Amino acid sequence: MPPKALITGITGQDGSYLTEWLLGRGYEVHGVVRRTSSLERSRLSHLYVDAAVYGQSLHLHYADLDDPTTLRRVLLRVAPDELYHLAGQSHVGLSFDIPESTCEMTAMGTLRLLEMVRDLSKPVRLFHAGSSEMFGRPAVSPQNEDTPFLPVSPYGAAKVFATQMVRIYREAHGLYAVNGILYNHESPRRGENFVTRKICRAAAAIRDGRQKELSLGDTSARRDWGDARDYVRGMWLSLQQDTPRDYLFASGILHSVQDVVEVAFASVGLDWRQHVRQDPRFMRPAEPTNLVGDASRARAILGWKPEIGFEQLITEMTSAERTQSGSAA
Ligand code: G4F
Repeated sequence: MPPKALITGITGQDGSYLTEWLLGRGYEVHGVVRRTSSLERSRLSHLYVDAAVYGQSLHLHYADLDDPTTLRRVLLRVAPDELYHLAGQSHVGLSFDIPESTCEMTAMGTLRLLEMVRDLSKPVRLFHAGSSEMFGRPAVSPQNEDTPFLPVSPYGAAKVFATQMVRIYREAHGLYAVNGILYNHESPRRGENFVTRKICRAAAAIRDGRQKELSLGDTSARRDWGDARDYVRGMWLSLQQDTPRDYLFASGILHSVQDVVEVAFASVGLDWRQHVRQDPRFMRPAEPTNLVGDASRARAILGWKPEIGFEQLITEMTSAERTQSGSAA
């Protein structure tokens, strides 16, 4: 029997790469999708249309984090060996506008899932996607798994609640439950309202005459950016250990939004000064500072290290935008 994995958030960037990673290792992969009038499955469409994959080794199920009955039913039916919990409202800026639904999905949704897992007769290994945003404005830099959380956004606070609940259920109820503390991770499949994708997409569109300028918020903001494909490998590795524990995944290198702009625009032969402007609409009420991670534990125990660097990632993302629009040079 192949191992079975269930993924919440399977249609997202990480969910789609994780699906490919698991299928490549012989897993039977099940995904939870929300039933809406428009089904956003573009990141999985190459698998969905493949009759040798969809319905064979890949299965999608309708359920939702705010509809516990449906989720419990899927969990019981699938009886997975591994459960990857990636779903939730993941835009930090948006969480200032919709804090209640962000907390409902991210915080309470995780607690509901833990309660379901606790009741399962067949034990499952759970991975929960935590975030560097939980550190907020940390006193130490770089951060590791023991650095105290000081979130500065509703999203960060919701993730702290969920992460701490995973720890509590691991210790109090003996669950095999792991938090990944994930720093920013990007790819050509990144959502369009995250800053790297927004910049790479604009650089390509301006180069091809489909857009004139790019409006950004705080370009001095700095992040520890890595590649999503490296991070899903870390998720999987963290569930293959005898003992469950939390792992931090990061590149350990800080870059500014301005660095993203310069690499993306240079990669298509443009001078960013002629096209980029600041717009207060994209500024946030509060920004975290010095979010840079020390992934020593993941390196030592999992043998994990990032393989794709910042410039390679941004250049690939910009190039992918041109390929998708049919105008690659
Ligand atoms: O790309 P961002 O929106 O990512 P952010 O807020 O760091 O959050 C991402 O990474 C977290 C850590 O892994 C995740 F937990 C979270 O779910 C998400 O994946 O913004 C990055 C930086 C921020 O400082 C933001 O203020 O870019 C700055 N920025 C400047 N101009 C902008 C813009 N961000 C966006 N989205 N759009 C702008 O125009």
